[in-house]
Amino acid sequence: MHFPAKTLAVAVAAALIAVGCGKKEAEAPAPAPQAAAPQPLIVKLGHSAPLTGPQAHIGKDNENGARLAVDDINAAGITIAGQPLKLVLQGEDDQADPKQGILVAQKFADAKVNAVVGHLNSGTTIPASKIYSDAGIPQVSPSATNPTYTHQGFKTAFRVMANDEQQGKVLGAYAGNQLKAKSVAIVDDKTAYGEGLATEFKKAAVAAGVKVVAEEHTDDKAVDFKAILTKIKGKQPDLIFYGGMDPQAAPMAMQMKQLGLKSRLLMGDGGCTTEFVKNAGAAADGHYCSLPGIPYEKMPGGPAFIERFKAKYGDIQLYAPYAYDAVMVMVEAIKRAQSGDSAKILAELPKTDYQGVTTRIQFDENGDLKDGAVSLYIAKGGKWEALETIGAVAAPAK
Ligand code: ABU
Repeated sequence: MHFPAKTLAVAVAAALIAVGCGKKEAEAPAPAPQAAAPQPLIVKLGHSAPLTGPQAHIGKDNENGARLAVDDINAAGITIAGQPLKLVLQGEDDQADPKQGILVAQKFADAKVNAVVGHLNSGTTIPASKIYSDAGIPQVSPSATNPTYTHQGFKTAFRVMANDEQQGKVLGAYAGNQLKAKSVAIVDDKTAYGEGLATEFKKAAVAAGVKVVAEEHTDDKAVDFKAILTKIKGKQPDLIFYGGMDPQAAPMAMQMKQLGLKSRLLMGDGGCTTEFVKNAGAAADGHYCSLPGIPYEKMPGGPAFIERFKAKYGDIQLYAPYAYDAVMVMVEAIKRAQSGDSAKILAELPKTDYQGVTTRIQFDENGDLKDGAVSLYIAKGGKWEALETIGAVAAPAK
């Protein structure tokens, strides 16, 4: 039989295609199963501070510091036991009110947060710490300085700044030895922080030879201090020590000027804010404050933090870098534990040795910062100017 060449070529090509197709169908490997991307490890962090009321600017500052840290961690691509770490921050407003602080703590416990950064105020942090202790939730406060917080025997309580036993001692000694004050009137706001710091200050000031000529009390909502200041004016003290926060300290400074008091105001960290110098204006000049830690510009990560924080949130009020470090300390514990489980974070927190923005962070047996320094400032021309730092400054972590 003879086929024309063209017909034969077509037939061979068709046969080859048929064979090829058949082979392909018969031997095609099964598609490889797609490896499922690992699910993120969600770690819930509670953050609590006053976000409304007179201290909202300081509370928001804390929350922004914590949020910056959370954003940095979520962008860093950290893997925990094979899962990408994702932090979720639950921010709550405790209004600087102890009762509200307890409600927020219970809300965090009910929500089964893995850890808590906060609270801001000693008055909320101390009662809330009992709830966290009972629930086994690790807590790092960036700013609560009353010593009681870490002296209740709770294994869950930590803080990343010097406490008021240290701050009060520095302030009292500074009043007598550096400022050469002979007399002081002491005013506090009756909060855990204000009253506690005033007590520590008084012991140290008396030890440094300063005579206490008046002791007065206000509260953390007051704005009119003329009655108190008029009584104090008659005693002509060199200093007025104020244990409390800036919403009271700024009008107090202005009313001191209006009433013609010559005394200098000396305050702890609660008055050492950007808002104090802004609101008190010219009446702020010449007054003093202290802040646990070293000046922002001299902190190991200070200049870079200031630049990044300012670009996103504006000026630092007070504790933003400490809130940032508090989140980082939690994350370091999660990394060591390779788990977001609260009990495992807790087992790791006492072993913390972390080079933070603010300082090298290690904890003593109570959960207090080791080697916490305290710095003194004077208000000049709308700014706080650093005077000196007292206490051990931790050497950088290796
Ligand atoms: N450290 C002063 C402000 C916070 C507190 O109540 O302790």
